[in-house]
Amino acid sequence: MKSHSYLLAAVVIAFSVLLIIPMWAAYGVMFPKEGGGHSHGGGEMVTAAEFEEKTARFMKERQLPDGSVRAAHGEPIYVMATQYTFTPSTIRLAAGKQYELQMLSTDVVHAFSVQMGNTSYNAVVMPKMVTALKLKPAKPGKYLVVCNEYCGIGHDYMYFAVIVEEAEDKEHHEKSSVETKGHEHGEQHGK
Ligand SMILES: [Cu+2]
Repeated sequence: MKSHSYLLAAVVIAFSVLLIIPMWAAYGVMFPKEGGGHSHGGGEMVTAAEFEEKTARFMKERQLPDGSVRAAHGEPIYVMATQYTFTPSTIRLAAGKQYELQMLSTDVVHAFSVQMGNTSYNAVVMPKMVTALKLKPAKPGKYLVVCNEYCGIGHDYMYFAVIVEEAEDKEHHEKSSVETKGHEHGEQHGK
């Protein structure tokens, strides 16, 4: 009988060790130590047409004369990836605020990869399933985003730009003549 319980204990220990290894690995994937974002989709299922419509509406509301789109804090930013462009191709964010990108590919798998200061953001952008990525830029500047997943012949030229502006409301002293008048900002100051 004694040898049986030893055997049982050995089996239990062996199994626990086997279970712990994948759990460690999964923990590392779910909670990366590095700051920054890492996303693999897992968002809602959506058709390219539906997403294209959302992106078009978002751009219509937020686009500046230079073609860039100034995102509002607290509203999703829609970005469509297509061989070999991102639409919109330039977004403006305010430093120190958090934004959420919602991305979808209309064709093959792409990826969104950017280094902003000490933080890097990487996300796979897939067809049919929305990838959500939270961005919180710290420093003003212009950051180049590259497609990080080989997607065909134009892959090396597939860029996206994030312009990070000073946190205070630039809108008022912006020299561009056309302003996004008539649109509430939805920006809550204070806490
Ligand atoms: Cu690509």
